[in-house]
Amino acid sequence: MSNKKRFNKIVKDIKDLKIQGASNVAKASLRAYKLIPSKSSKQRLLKARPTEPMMENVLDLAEKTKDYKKILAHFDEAQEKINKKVLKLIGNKKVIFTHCHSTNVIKSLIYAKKKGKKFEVYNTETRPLFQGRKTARDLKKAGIKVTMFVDSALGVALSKEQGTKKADMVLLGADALTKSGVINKIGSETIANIAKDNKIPVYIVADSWKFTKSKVLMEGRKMNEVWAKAPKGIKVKNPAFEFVPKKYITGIITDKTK
Ligand code: RUB
Repeated sequence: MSNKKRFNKIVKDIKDLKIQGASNVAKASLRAYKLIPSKSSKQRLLKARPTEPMMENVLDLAEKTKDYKKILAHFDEAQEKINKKVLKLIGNKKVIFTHCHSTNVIKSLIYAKKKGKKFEVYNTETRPLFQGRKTARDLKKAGIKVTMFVDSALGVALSKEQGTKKADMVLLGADALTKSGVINKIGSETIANIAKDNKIPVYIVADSWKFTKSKVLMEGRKMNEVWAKAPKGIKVKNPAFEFVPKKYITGIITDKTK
């Protein structure tokens, strides 16, 4: 396959969410940029997923340094640091709640499990694209007990109701870290808000390269993801991300934080 075809395939997979999550998107964009390192390829990649400052930070660095190997090494180095911090944070907590599919969160949970922590995970299915199923599969594969809830059951999943246990902590990933809060999958603000009301700590687990000072555009996705053949005249909104203000966040765990 030519470099152009390979580049186009990566862009398509990012757009179609075959490649999802901030870290995976940023890594894939680096692979694509390496195939065709030009200003226009950078712009095409950035357009594919506007709510991903990590991709922008990675591509800026790639453009400046061309040191692809060093940039790629960052992902694992950062994750190792994050894992150790999350391990401490988990302590003796038994029920951990998460949403969507976050590589930073999942890898740190798998690390904690390997280190002998005994906990279970509650997660949400994350309509309309069901990234929660991917999370549930990844955790199950690692031997972690997982219970999945429909998104609208998140209030039940967080507070002790209807046969569920009370979640001890919430771990959410992030697409963007900003001065005033974080941006993550739609639903994250509601989760953080309900967790706060129930006195459940909310931690954001994210690579420091997600930090940005720029304004982040919020992706709105196709309505047919929600309702493929909606009758004419019905408007369907499909916002993909939302802002979680600092007031709901107990702490942000990155490779840089203490
Ligand atoms: C994914 C999402 C994740 C963050 C986590 O949304 O919101 O919580 O991207 O990032 P989508 P990471 O599936 O629409 O891309 O995977 O780097 O932890």
